[in-house]
Amino acid sequence: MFSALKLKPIQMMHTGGGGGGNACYTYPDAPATPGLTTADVVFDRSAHMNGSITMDDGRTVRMWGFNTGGGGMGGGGMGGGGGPFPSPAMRVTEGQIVHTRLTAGMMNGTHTIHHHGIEPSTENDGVGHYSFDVNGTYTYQWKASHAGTYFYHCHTNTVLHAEMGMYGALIIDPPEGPGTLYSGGPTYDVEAVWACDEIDSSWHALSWTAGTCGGDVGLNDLNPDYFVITGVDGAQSALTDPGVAVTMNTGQRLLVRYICAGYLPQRIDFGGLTATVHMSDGRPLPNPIQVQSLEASSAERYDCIFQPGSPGIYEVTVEYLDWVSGETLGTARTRITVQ
Ligand SMILES: [Cu+2]
Repeated sequence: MFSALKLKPIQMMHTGGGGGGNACYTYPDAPATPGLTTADVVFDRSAHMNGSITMDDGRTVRMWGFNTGGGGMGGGGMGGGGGPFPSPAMRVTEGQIVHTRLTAGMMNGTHTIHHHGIEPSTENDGVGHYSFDVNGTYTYQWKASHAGTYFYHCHTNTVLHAEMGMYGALIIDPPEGPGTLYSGGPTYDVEAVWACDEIDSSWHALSWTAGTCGGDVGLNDLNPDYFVITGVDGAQSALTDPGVAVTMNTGQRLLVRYICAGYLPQRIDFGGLTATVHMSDGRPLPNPIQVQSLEASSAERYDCIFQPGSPGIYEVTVEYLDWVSGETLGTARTRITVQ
């Protein structure tokens, strides 16, 4: 028999809000966490499917993500309640045992949390098709082994769920704490997280199960119409948004944690400032490199230190590139203002 016949169908309770749709596959629900021990840090995250962001052109685009808190209703009451985009960051210290308690299911579909770059056991890796989706609650247990910049994201119907915004930054500080990139590595005074992503708003009306029944719902055809930096429209808003744009003093050291959070390759140009790249994907570079621009592919992270020697306003440009032709399909901008 086809193994698909053994899989458990999910009947959604309604078709409004973020729910709707029947999954043609789901992966068996979560067991108890194997070898569960005492955590040093606990994060509660619940899936929501009715957040939104307003773009610079005034359009509102529906987003999904994770809220802080449990409770099974997306942390915001009946139906999900929406939540921030990107999802709230997790920040821990190297060596800690971490529990991420995910609540999903109910009216908000099944989901997982994959802590990208962390490499825990299969049960705790949050890749649905290798383990299980979460329809209820599951505690992911993992160890923060290496300081650096990571991110977490849903790995259920991944192409869609990650596009919908189900991701957030994951930062591991060395034992020295924030202000040092890794033990023995560079220090910094100012920090920014730039998660650069493209959005194809035509995907954002789909149900969480879209494409799982074998039909073509267009998930092979990405035509982004918005380009964001850490959840802020890079057309205009990210130039001044205090959560993205940087203001610092001459002589200070800035750490930019750059995350390629989209599907397209990206080129980030630092507007004339020189970056010293000290880490990539959670590991120190044996020989840091100095660059004025970088190219990155999906899910790559680069940790860049800047120490501008004079005041100025430096415009940072992120270009989103066609996979094949390398043509620029869109641009997002922010600023580093040195006082
Ligand atoms: Cu999901």
